[in-house]
Amino acid sequence: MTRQDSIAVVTTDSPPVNALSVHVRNGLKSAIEDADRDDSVEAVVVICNGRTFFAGADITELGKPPLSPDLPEVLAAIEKSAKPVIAAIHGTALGGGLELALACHYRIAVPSARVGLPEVKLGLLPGASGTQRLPRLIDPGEALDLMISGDPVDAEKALRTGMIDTLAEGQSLEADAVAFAKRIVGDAKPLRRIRDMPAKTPDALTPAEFAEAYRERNARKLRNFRAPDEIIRCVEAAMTLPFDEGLAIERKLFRELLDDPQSAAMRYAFFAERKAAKVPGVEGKPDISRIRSIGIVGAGTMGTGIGMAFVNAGYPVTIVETQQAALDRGLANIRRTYERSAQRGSLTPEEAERRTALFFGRLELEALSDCDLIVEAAFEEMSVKTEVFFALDRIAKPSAILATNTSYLDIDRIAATTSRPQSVLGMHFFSPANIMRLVEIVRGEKTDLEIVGTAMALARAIGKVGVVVGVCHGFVGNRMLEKRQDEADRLILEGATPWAVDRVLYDFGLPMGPFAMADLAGLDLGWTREASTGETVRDRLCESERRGQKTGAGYYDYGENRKSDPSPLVEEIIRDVAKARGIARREISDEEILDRLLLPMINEGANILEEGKALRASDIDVIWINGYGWPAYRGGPMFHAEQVGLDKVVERLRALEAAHGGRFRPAALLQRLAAEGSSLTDDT
Ligand code: 3H9
Repeated sequence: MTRQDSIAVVTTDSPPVNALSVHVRNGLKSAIEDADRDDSVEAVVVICNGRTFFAGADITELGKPPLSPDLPEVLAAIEKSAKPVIAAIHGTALGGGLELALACHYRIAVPSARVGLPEVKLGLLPGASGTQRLPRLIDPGEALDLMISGDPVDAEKALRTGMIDTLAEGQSLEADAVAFAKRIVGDAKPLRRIRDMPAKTPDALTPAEFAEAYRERNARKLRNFRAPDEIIRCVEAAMTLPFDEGLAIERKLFRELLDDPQSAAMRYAFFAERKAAKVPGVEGKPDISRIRSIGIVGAGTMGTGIGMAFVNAGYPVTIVETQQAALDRGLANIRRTYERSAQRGSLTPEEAERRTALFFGRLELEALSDCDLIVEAAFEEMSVKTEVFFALDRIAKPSAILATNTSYLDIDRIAATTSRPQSVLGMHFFSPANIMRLVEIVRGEKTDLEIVGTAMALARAIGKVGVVVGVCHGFVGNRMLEKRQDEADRLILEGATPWAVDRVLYDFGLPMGPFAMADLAGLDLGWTREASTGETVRDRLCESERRGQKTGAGYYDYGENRKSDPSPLVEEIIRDVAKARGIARREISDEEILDRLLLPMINEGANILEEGKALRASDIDVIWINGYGWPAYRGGPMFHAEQVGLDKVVERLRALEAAHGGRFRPAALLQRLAAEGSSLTDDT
């Protein structure tokens, strides 16, 4: 604690993110109590050193025996203080960090600061009075949006909604905060204790109706997921009960969530994502300042999506197509995407225009000669890829990184067509590439580690999660997906309907099942009439022009607004194909469907690990959560295997092997770990 005249400045310095661990809580509590006792102190500023204001509770402490003082106790001491306490916020005030700021009597933030309550992303609720204080300070709908999305808002929005009182526009946050504190003292402003404010209530609705309407509006997004539901209960309590009673409910539900497997899964996922960023052999922070301009080969869905991902982070992008019409189509798609963002209000019209203008469309690869990173997103065929890389090798500058966005093809073969395989790697984005967070960073046999590190750092710089994987068919994600798809195709021939298969996965928590997904992507991806044998359901659907949503029919029939209906015709086609292949049909339980879809994925994940194509089981989970919509509250397929129990997984695989054959044989790694009673994810 230092002094600026009559203002005590309590500074926390606990790298890397000033998490509110026990020593920080201790320090804060005694500093506040000291300041309160000291008659010469008229107000207190709480501020942090380093890159951020408090990033919340120390997540490593959660789930362990509580250490005193707990956060609510510290916050109560702050709020109780007889002198105004002012939170001075920079970086991000998150979770317990924002809750601490809300226990202060006033808040000042630098314009670049962001504030949020991301507990939901850990399967928790704000458990240090956030659910009770925030709806007393701002509109309850806005409070719920903040707590249920878990996404932070910027200082300007925080000011507009009333979460902070003023912006610090000067050179020094500390100086501005002290000046603000002096004004509060000088004007004899009251101690604003949020606990004493009445909760805001929505117009025209009772709190119960408001809570129900919120639940209904978000039902699809929040299905199966416990934390949001409990957050809504807490906010309803804030609107109906005295502060301390609401607080008791918040405490109880927070503790329950802490013990819930959903939160264990999400906390695991939090650290898994950070672990994935660490690439053995890459020391320190790679310098990505040398990467200034990006080239993209191919203006199709992937090329334009990847281009937008880079432009959104401020990089200019040169995008090359072979035909003017294809280029025009790609650029028009980009423009439309940005215009839609402007219409929705997520971008200003000027920003949408600025981003569109960062694209340069060209018809010759030579236009990429000056690019620092070139991402090839051309047609998914080896001959096309090798031709492009052969040409790029001659055109690109020596320091350029050459990446391919291939989803399946052998990167070592692609790299071998160049004289610089050390600079070639895979950057496998997921569609829509401007939205989905995952990028598989595929390290070829000869790729330089420094290039891998740079690609990982670049992925992070554009807001993505990079995960290093090795070269194999489909890499990690699609290789596992293929196993699931293969089994889904078998299940419908054996008697399950596509809608039953989709429903089982949807109910498990995935955004959609394999058949709905196939309809969305287009059944004719990689399909040609010439090569069609008419022996698979897909062949038969494509032959009858049922090619997915875009043709109004695929596995499902599509009506107005793409509403899908099960198709009796498709059931007939499936029965026909099964008959032609001599497959006996039977009732298949939901339990069997789930096992047959998930266990082969887990098994393949174990094979991938054993082959060293993924560095850690947790990397596989990061891939599935961020690239395929695996619900984070289930931690990813490998974590799920662990929650089921590896011995049970092996047992069920063996039973399936006995019934259906060798494709279910448990991977050697699973057998070994199950026998030893050890864990797949222990390294995390
Ligand atoms: C909570 O507050 C509960 C309360 O409501 C109730 C309590 C009673 N704890 O992400 P980075 C580590 S729940 C411990 O790479 P960035 C992280 O693991 C909490 N460690 O940096 C990493 O370690 P390493 C609610 C934490 O600059 C290092 O810090 N708060 C914590 O990209 C750097 O992290 C949250 O959920 C933590 N709270 O992003 C916020 N936070 O270097 C979680 C980080 O060994 N944190 N670490 O791998 C974040 O969102 C980001 O870390 C942040 C910085 C935006 C702050």
